[in-house]
Amino acid sequence: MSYQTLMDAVIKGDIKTATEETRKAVDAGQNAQDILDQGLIGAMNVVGDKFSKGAIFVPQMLRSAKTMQECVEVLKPHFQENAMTTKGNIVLGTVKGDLHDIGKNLVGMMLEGAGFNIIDLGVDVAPEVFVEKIKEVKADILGMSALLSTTMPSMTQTIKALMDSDQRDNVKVIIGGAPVTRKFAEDIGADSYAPDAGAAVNETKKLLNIT
Ligand code: B12
Repeated sequence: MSYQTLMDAVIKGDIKTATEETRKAVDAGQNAQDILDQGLIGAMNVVGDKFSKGAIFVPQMLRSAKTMQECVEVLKPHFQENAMTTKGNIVLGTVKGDLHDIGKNLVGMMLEGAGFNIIDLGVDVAPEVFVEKIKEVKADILGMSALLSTTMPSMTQTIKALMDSDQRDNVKVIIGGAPVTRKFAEDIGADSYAPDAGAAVNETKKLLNIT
């Protein structure tokens, strides 16, 4: 199935058409993951390219982001598994200085669907805020997201803050976001990295030895 109409609507920021198209695709029996990957994420990549080339500006990017979020709400029920017992506590957030949360929210949604308990701290989360929450909820996993190359160092600072407060051995750290790489994760001493929300679930299970 082609998602061209859906993609065009997300790129234009036309919430009504985009959510209608998402519903139509679901009703037609399309796989939610395909709608997400090919329709919605595909459209956001086009939006990013247009922004890089100066063809659109922040307000249009924001409108597309809002449109994508509304479409994700339509897809959400189709991702949830019925998980009765929690497989572990995951503290999740976008690092300090960074306001991008679409990818982080998708990761949270998929992990929740896989049976984990998500404590989402939102965006612009300072290292000490991560550390406090990890202590409070006895987190098994810390998931950090960064979409700006300028905010990636905040991941390093958060890991340092974990060490300084003697929490580093109590929690596994997984990181992600468009500019983040496996090599960067290794360099800063994170335990894992995942390029997308599906891989985030697999990597998290591996970290906790869940099959
Ligand atoms: C939407 C968007 C915005 C929206 C964000 C709205 C929101 N609520 O999130 C708004 C308009 C606010 C915005 C603002 C800015 N943005 Co912006 N934005 C984007 C855009 C177009 C899409 C991002 C997105 O949502 N992608 C879709 C999601 C699903 O993908 P994702 O985030 O990569 O997430 C997936 C994986 O990375 C991974 N993942 C993500 N997080 C995590 C976490 C863990 C633990 C794991 C395991 C995996 C994981 O899984 C996710 C799901 O599969 C990107 C371009 C792009 N293609 O990435 C630019 C982009 C990220 N933005 C950019 C810039 C420059 C900015 C601004 C500085 C612009 C400005 N001049 O003001 C500001 C910065 C504001 C700030 N302080 O954060 C640049 C960054 C360049 C760089 N490398 O540093 C990009 C790349 C655009 C570009 N090509 O230049 N932006």
